[in-house]
Amino acid sequence: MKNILVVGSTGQIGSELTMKLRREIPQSTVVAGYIPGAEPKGALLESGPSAIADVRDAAGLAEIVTRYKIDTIYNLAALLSAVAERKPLLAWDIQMNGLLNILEIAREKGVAVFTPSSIGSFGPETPHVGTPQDTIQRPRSMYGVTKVATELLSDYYFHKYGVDTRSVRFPGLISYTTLPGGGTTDYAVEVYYSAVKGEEFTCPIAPGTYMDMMYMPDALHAAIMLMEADPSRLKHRNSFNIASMSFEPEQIFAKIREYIPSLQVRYEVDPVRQAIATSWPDSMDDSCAREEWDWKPTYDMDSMTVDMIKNLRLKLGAQ
Ligand code: AKB
Repeated sequence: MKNILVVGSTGQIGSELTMKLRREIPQSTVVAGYIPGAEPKGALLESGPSAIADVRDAAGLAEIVTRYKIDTIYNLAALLSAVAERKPLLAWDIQMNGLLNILEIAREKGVAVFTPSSIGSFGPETPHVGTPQDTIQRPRSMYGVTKVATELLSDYYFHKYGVDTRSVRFPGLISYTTLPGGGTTDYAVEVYYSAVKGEEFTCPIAPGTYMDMMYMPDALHAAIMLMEADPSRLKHRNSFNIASMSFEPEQIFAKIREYIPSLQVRYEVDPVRQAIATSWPDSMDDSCAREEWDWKPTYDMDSMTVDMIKNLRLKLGAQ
């Protein structure tokens, strides 16, 4: 029996993670936490309880944890990298003050916490190819700063108070259910929408810029698998590198053209996103996750592309 709160349940990851947890742990209560203006709808609303869960409201969060006897929180509240550069103070408030509220509640009530980190926790001095698990982390974006601090604070609560904190460094996540909002890797989602709609795609990232990417089913599997892993095997906690594919724009466009040859692309490089992308790893080494909790991805670029196009055609009613 598990009682789970997903904070940020209507976002790109949360909307799918909440449904997966409800499907796969049917005896559990999975509360869809949201903020006003981003209310759950449809199956997300109808398949289980939901509650306003603003990470900046500690009392409100504590009330939900008590009411539903929550034992695990997936804390997905965050501004993504490009938006965080435009609103650094808000990013700090959500990502850091919000995390502190969650960790304090977890300490008081014995709750396990998953707060994702990202490839954004690395910076220009990080080794870019085969980025090791333990290496230099000196990001220059506010998003990256909050992600490194998230890793440190989560580890601090584990070592000092025994709070069961665990997390992964997500690559750019590709999915067809909910659009990401304001990330550096968003182009790799948006190009599929343009391809299926038959529209020209304007790419904000320069050719030759490699970044780690992952299909959403693998990312969700990783989050759940890590939270269920045997703690005695974990030498690391916050956060594990996980990887499945790394590509630059021309490679993903070529892959999509194998199925939709008419895809048209032009480049209009966004200097903010490009600077962030250039500072991030080209490809991470995820051997610690493989050794400590048997992480292994299922999808590669080809199987992801087939599934994305099939599902977007259904969603958008296109041919
Ligand atoms: C972003 O681009 O900001 C995110 C991430 C890689 O953390 N998708």
